[in-house]
Amino acid sequence: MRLYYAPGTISVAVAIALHEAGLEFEPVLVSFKEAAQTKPDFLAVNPKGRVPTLEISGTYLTETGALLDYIAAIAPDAGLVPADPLEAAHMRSVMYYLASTMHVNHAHGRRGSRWADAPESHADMAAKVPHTMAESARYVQNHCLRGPFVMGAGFSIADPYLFMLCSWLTGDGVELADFPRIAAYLERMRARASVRAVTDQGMLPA
Ligand SMILES: N[C@@H](CCC(=O)N[C@@H](CS)C(=O)NCC(=O)O)C(=O)O
Repeated sequence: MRLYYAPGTISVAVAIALHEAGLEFEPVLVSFKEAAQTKPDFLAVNPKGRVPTLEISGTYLTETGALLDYIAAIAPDAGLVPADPLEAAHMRSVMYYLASTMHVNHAHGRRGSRWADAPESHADMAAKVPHTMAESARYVQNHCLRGPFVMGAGFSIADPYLFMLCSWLTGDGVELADFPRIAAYLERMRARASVRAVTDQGMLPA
């Protein structure tokens, strides 16, 4: 498998899950500095011009949640999805929230041109990010962390996803001291071998 990624982005959640599952993969850097995600070579890999993309036997799979589910399915012994269907649905409810709301809140900071053209519209959207990301952090802290991990005691594919989004909070102007359970969660995740491995691979700032 080849994982198309950019450092510090949501694609790193997939790399963390691959390590947790004990699966080997070849990381392929997509340089945002060179706008590689907008070039024809990469658009052939992912027509949406985004990371992550996972290349599996010549096919390309996109969308973080789908990739995480695929990894869990091919490595069942890693136990990355709860066996109980209702518990699994609760886990995916967190993941859908992260994809549809929290990630989108974050994107309003630097990717305003997706939604508007006027520079003052971009500035207005960016100015709102500390507020919307703090709202997301409040929801996450109160409703998405049942215990040390999203699903309580057990690690699941929702954790790499939540970890990456929470790792953006400080840069988005959110005071982590206001969210002590998230601050502790970030430290807990950074201590895991999978997160140390992606850090050593240069996917996350040390
Ligand atoms: N829903 C997509 C979102 C992916 C996404 O927006 N990735 C960002 C990085 S965090 C990206 O590739 N941005 C490049 C761009 O907007 O040019 C997923 O979860 O896979």
